[in-house]
Amino acid sequence: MKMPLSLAPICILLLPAIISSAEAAPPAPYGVLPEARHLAWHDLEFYGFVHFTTNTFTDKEWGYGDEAPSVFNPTDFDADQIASTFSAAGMKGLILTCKHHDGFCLWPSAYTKHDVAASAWRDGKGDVVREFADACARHGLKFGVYLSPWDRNHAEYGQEGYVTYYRNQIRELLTHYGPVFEVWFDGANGGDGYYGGAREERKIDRSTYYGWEANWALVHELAPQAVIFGDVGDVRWIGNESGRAGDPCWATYTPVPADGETKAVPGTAKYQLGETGTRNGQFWMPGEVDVSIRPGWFYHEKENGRVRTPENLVNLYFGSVGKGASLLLNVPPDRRGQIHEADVAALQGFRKRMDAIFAVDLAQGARVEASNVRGGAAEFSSERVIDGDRGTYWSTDDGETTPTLTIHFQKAQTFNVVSLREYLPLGQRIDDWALDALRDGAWSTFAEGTAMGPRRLWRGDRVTADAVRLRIVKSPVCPAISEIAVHLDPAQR
Ligand code: FUL
Repeated sequence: MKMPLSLAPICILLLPAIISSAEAAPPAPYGVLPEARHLAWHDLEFYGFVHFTTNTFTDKEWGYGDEAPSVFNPTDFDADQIASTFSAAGMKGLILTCKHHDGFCLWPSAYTKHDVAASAWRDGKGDVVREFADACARHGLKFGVYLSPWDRNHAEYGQEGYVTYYRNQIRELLTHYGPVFEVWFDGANGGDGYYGGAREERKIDRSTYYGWEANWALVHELAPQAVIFGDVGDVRWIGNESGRAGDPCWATYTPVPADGETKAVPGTAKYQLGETGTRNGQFWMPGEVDVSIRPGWFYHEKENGRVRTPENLVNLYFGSVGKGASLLLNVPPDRRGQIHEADVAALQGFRKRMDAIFAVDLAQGARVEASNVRGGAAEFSSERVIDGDRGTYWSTDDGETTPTLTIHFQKAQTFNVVSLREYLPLGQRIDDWALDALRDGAWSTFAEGTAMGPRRLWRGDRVTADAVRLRIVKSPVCPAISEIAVHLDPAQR
């Protein structure tokens, strides 16, 4: 609409007054949105995986299901040592393999005899799940459960009876051990097993056998706060076990059935697509990167010399959390039932490196200026990106889809890392962005990428600059940015 010429001067005069007291409605959300359970999960970013069962004592990765429960006998199990090691590394949660593919249950289950109650550990009175859940609470970690669908011990595996058994165990775990933050459904199935003595190969129809829709509904009913992990779930498998999220890595996803499958559920999805996710995907289904600190998922003494280095772990963090996924790092307990000294040392070194990079945010105290602020309102002002609060954000007027935001340092700063976040409750909005540095009065590009979402970390060459400028290069709607942080990795030129 064109403004009548006679009114234009009055509006210009009134403008400053409008800006100072302005209020504006938040931008309309874009695309599919996260649920409350997703938002709680996005806050965690980094948590630990614990693979522990009879395999720890038989030196295997996949038990056959015929292991005598008596082999499970940690000599000095200490859930506090494990939880405190995880928490000191900066992890925010812990997911335990309550039952791996071999079927042995780490808790005394009412539905099987193939469990800790049949072992010699704590005279058969112990409960590993309970001890972990309690230790997590003591050390400020959220607790999560892994319950393998494939069960190589159970006689009825492949028939309806096993599915009932499996659901009973989901119910047991979700009602006896306090709130969990994540339920991990593994899609793996190698076919053969002990199966109550049958020792045979059993085939299932992966898309229908487990009745995933009913399992998901059960988890959401019993643990509404928890996210479900899977090839398809509330959060998706990233599609590899080497610690790598795609670039870009979208938080939205449209699962696709694998070739020859009709439905995408755990075990039947074209999981490779999980690496990048889907721009404007059908679901908010962000990626989780699961990777082990050792070559195997379970502890093997022969791998004590092959624990990842602190530097390797830092790289994993940048390649997962730094792409907008979360990092689930597996650190398996040894036969004592504790984290081995080599892994403890690696995690301590990692934490030291992380603190050296992230403890200081060079953008703090800077003057922040934007090419546009939504309705001129303080609520959406440029300062929101440095207020340390993920619940606030800078946004612009609806038509302003390629704005810039400049952070003027009080004095020149040397940096090589930036951290960016979108405000997630309004959806994943931005396609392309760039970040420039101002040196000797001239701008040069330090970083440019596609997708920002939950978190985008960028590590480049050291720059000394008077200011940095975020440019939104392509976006279907106005942006909503909740964080820009600037850091120096002292170990990197
Ligand atoms: C895989 C399993 O087969 C591995 O043993 C491990 O548990 C890993 C996290 O998931 O699918």
